[in-house]
Amino acid sequence: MNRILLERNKNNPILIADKSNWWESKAAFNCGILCYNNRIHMLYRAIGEYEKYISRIGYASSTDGIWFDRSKEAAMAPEEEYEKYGIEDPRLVEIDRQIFLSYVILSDYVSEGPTASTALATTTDFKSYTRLGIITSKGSDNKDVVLFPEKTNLKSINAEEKGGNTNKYLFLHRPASWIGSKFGVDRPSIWLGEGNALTNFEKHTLLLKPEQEWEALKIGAGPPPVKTKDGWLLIYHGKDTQAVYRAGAALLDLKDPTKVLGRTKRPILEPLEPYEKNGDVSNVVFPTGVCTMDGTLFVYYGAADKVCCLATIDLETLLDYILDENHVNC
Ligand code: BMA
Repeated sequence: MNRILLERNKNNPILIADKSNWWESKAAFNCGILCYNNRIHMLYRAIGEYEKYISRIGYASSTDGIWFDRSKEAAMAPEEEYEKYGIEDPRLVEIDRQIFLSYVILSDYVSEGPTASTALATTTDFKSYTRLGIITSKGSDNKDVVLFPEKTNLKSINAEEKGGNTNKYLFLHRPASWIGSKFGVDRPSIWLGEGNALTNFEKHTLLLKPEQEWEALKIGAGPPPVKTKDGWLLIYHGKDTQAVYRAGAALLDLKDPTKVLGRTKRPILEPLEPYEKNGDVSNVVFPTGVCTMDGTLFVYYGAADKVCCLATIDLETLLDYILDENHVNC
C-alpha cells in the first residue's frame, strides 16, 4: 500500500503566541482537544518568558476545529509546590461525562535531572479546575500520559483475579526510567497501566517500544486513544538520534488493548514546513489532541515547541493503512 501522510490544514499554524498577553507572548503549542457539547475545546501549553521557561495552560474553543477563540486569562498556572517549575502538555479526555486533563508537572528545573511527573485535574466548564494530584509513580520521569475514555475489563491481564468488578481505568504512559533488563526494554517506551481509581494505577504492561529508526531514542503517546470500529487508535510520537520528532499510529484491540493489531512503520507526519523545522525546539511535530468530525480525523500537534497546528485524514483510510502495514509485517 502506498504510504499515507496526514494532510496539513492550509491555515496552519492555527494558534500562535499572543504578543499582547504576557503569559503566552512567546509560544503556544502542544494542545489537548475535546469535542464536548457541540464545541471543540482546546487547552494548550503557553510560554511567556525564556528565562525560567515556566509553562502555563491556556484555553480556546471553536465550532469548526480550525478557528479558535481564546481566553485572555490563563486556564491554569502553577499553584501547587509540585507544579513549581511549570505545567505542560495538557491532554483532554472525557470519561463517563466527566472531563479530565492529564498534564506534565515539573517540580524542579529540568537541568536538575529527571523530575517530570504527570498530574490529573478535572473541570466542568473550562473555567475552574480541580486538581486531583500526581498520578505517576515517584522518580519514574513520566510524561505522555493519556487516559482511555472508557473503563475496560482486561480479562487477559486479570486472569488471576477472581470475581469482583474488573472494569479498570486504563492509561498509557512513558516512564523514561523504566529501562534495562528488569523492564525488558532498553529505551523509553509506551506502557499500559490499569487501576481501580484514576489516581492509582497499580499494574503495568509494556505496550510499544521503539522499533524504527525514526523512533530510535524514545516513543510516547500523543492524544488519548480514539475508539473506532477496528480498535483503539493511538497516534504517538517518536524521537530519532538527530532529535527529530515525528508521528506514527497504532491500533489496539478494543477488548484487550494490550494486543497491538497494527502499527505504521513509516511516520504519518514529519517536520517539513518552516513552522515545524524552525522554532524554540526545531524539527518537532508533537501530536497531543484529536477529534473525529464526519469521518475525518483531526490531529492537533505542536510544531517546533512554538505553535499549534492541525492535520487531518480520512479515518477509514488510516485504519485500513495501519492494518495493511501489519499484514506486510507478518
Ligand atoms: C518532549 C516534551 C514536549 C516537547 C517535545 C519536543 O519531551 O517536552 O513538550 O514538545 O519534547 O521538545
